This record gives sequence, C-alpha cells and structure tokens, in this order.
Amino acid sequence: MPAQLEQDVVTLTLGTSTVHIALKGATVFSYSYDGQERLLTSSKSNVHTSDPAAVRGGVPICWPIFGPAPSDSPPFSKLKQHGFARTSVWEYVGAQDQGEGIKATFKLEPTEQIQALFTLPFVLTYSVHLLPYSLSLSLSVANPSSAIAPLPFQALLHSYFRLPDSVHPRDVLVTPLENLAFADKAGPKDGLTKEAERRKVVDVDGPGGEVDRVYFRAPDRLELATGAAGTVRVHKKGLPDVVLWNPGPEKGAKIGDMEDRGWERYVCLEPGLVEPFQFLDPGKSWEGGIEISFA
Ligand code: TA6
Repeated sequence: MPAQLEQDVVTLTLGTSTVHIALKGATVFSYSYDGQERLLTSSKSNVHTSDPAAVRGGVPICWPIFGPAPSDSPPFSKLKQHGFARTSVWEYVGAQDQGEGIKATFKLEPTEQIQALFTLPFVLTYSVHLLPYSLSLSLSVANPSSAIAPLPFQALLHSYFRLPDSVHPRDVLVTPLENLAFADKAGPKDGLTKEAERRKVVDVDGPGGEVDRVYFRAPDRLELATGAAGTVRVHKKGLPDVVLWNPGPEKGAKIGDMEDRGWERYVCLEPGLVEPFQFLDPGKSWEGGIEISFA
C-alpha cells in the first residue's frame, strides 16, 4: 500500500523511499531515502496523539509563531514557544497518487482548545509529497475571516537533519549564507541586533558548540555538506529566512525529550518566514515549503 494510516501515523511508500507523518503536528518524523534515515527523531519522543508534547525531531511545523510568544501582542500572548501547530492533532485528508509520486494532505482548523489560546480564524493545509528523488513539504495558510482583520503569523519548518554516524555537527558546512544579515540567538547580544555573515562557508560550531542563528532573506537553494558522506540540499519556496541550530553538548543535554547525546546526530536547518510577520488579508492564502534532496 503506497499510503496507509495506522495508529496516528500516515506512511507513504514509493520504491525504496518511505516517509512517516504523525497526525500530531502533521510532523514528518522519518524519511528514508536510498536505504538511509535522513531525519533525526529522538527515541524518547512519543509520536502518538495520546502524548501532548511536540515530536522532538523530524520536521515540526512552527505556526503561528517561531520562538517565544511576543508577550505584549494579544493574538499571541497565550501561545507556547513555536505555537500550537506542532502539538495539535491534524486531520488526514487523504493521499493521492500523483503519477511521479504520492502526496498526502493534512488540515488544521481552530478547535476549542486552540480557540482558548488563539482566537483568529485560519485554515492550514500541509502536503507531504514523496517523489522518486526528493521529499516536498508545503504549508498553506488561508484566512477565511469575513471581518477586515488580517491574520498575522510566522511560519517555519523546523527540520532536524540526521547526520551520518561518522559526521559530527562541527564538521557540517552550510552554504550559501555569506553576506546575509543574521540575528544570533546564542550570542552575547540580545538576539535582536543584526550582524552580517562574513564567512563563505558556515560551520556548525560556536561557543560551547552551540549555534542558533536566524539568517534573513537567504537564497532559496541551501546546502548542508557532510564531507564524503554527501550533501543535503534544501530548496525553499516562499520562506524568506532560515535558522541554523545545534544546541551543542551543554544545552543539548538539557533537552529533556532528546535521546542521550542526540545533539551530536543532527543539524537543524529551518526555512521559515520569521521577519516580518505575514499579515494575510481575509479571503487570501499564502504558501511556503521546502524540497529535500541529496547529492
Ligand atoms: O529553531 C531554533 C530554536 O528556536 C532554538 O532556539 C531552540 O530552542 C530550538 O528551536 C528548539 O525549541 P523547542 O521549543 O523545540 O525546544
């Protein structure tokens, strides 16, 4: 069966590629390509809807905010870090054979639980398209409101790329980020002040091994090079910014739902719409996504 829903998890299969998507958060938590798992999901994480915590790993969807809630702005003030899309249970709309590949679609609309935290109307549609040589993920946001109020949001695909066993995060090289403005969330500054990236090739190593940077207006084609172990290619569309994150040993050990030494096994490269917020007029929709492939 190319598409199957079993125990809160949708599985798509195409040739030797497989992708698993949890209804919780519509989180892609496993993508196997060419016989290798390409995403890191913590073995401590529970992907089932019985556990309310977000999946730790894979590709959680951050919506309608990325990072902590701006506490003084009413539509967001009750939200937890990265919003509710990653912890909500999405509807599985179904899967379609698309000739070249297979595409599953998921939907999220306000529930009572969501409305207690966020009162604006919205419709989120997420498609997971498994292709012969890539995986394409696309998030669409619609504002179904009949009022004049626009729908403000940030959106980000918080992708945890699994590193081959022989590769450490500090050996990973990311391009092309040169000359981009970035905010350093792990730096001595306030995380808001922007600096310019001077390096042609950016490694994933900072003080204490930690890197947590938001790069603004990044090129749409990004690469994570892991030396002889190959390159992850991320082609983003409609998502202007990208976050590069690895917590390093000290902060990594404090992530309660991360498996032992899990921080050594991934680098997060997270295309998103971080700044400025999108303001979506009633009746309008927006779309952003990524295509993941390997070289
Ligand atoms: O995208 C990077 C980041 O915002 C980091 O600052 C780090 O905290 C990470 O996300 C994980 O956040 P989480 O809420 O999933 O623990």
